[in-house]
Amino acid sequence: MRIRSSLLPLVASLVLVAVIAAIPASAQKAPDVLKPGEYTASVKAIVCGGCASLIKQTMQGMKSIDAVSVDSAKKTVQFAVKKDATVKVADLQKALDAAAKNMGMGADYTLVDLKPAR
Ligand SMILES: [Cu+2]
Repeated sequence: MRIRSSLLPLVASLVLVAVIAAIPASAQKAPDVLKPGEYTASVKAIVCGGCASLIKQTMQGMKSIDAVSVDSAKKTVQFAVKKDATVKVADLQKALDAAAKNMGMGADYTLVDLKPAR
């Protein structure tokens, strides 16, 4: 017991270092602000036939976004950020989270692997 408790601070600090090292790597993956252009992303959980139109409606309700199309089977969304506009990913996600909450049934409109469309 004495040995184990003396190792605890070491283990705790190693865990802390690992967590701190992991944060920037995941934060760098997606941009914080989207510039004009077309993007694609995966949607975490589309749970019913109404999800696609709700996602579309939610995203097109944002002034800077248009040309939204949702593929329910592939669980992907494609959209465009309008010319001379920008979109904060956090704002977009916030709107989608609220929509998913309204949908219920385990819907989760978290955008994954958000990137420019090719
Ligand atoms: Cu749904």
